[in-house]
Amino acid sequence: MSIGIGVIGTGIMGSDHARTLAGSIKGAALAAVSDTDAERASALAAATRAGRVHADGFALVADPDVDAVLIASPDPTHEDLVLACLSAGKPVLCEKPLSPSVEGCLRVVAAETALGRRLVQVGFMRRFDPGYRSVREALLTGEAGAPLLLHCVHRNASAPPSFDSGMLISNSAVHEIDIARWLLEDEIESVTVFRLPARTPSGLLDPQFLVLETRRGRLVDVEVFVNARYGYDVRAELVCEAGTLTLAPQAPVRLRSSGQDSSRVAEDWRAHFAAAYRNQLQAWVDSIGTGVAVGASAWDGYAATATGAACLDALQSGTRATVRMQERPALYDA
Ligand code: ISE
Repeated sequence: MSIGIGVIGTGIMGSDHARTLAGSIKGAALAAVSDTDAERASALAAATRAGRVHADGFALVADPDVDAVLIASPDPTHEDLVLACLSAGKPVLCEKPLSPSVEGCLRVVAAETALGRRLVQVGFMRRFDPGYRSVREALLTGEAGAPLLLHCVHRNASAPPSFDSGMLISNSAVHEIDIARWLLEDEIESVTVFRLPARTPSGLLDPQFLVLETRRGRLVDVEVFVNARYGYDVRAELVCEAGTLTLAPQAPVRLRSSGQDSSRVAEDWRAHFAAAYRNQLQAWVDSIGTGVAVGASAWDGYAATATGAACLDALQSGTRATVRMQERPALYDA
């Protein structure tokens, strides 16, 4: 029997998830989609053979054919929709951020803690990327020794005009914040953000360079550059006491021709992380069947937003900022 999934939000990410669910995920059926843009939702429902179209995300959560919910609507709507899923006792995969506000994340954590079981997964899909998983597995063998430094590069070909300087952190570098916590099994304690003078009339501070210091004394640096022009590029190198672990380049083939040695660079994250998105969905669906939560928890969503908030303070003040986090409830112990 397959699990009925409802997808809230049929924009770029919601429609991508709906197509993957309908086409390549075992054990799931696309029961419903919803969007305030009824035409867009109906077009996606027709293309994916989704069972039903709702104009409102809360109606989708209440739909008896929907066993679990995927939220890909605008960021400020996430908190209330996740809370509705928790009230209905339905598992939910919420695109990052869990909430743009630290308080919003804490309200979700409090509601889930009161419920006493994990139903929320946050869409930090890099945890399901074969490359990052290999780095983590290699680290866990102990051969490279204890981790010391993590170098990260995160470049987008271009960012939409609505992208502001804070979004380099809250929208983009937040992935490195999550992956650093996951790889190092450590919490980020303080952050500093360096920037160059704005180069365009919009005043966008791009690129930025983040230095994150962890509780156990590791250092993480992140170059985030959202108008790098040439393509989407994500890199990471973990420097350990006895060796280094490098994320393998994504391109499956190199072309040598006409005196050039070249490989393709993905246009955006959907192409670059296609396997990660697919694996994330399959693992989520499987976890609903087994009842054992996987992936980033609501607590991880809170930690990412809280660390991002400290980075925004550091960006504004030009000085190092401390990450303020509450005590982790036992529900989120590994
Ligand atoms: C985008 O919103 C994402 O989540 C991508 O994964 C990230 O790489 C990109 O920089 C963001 O703009």
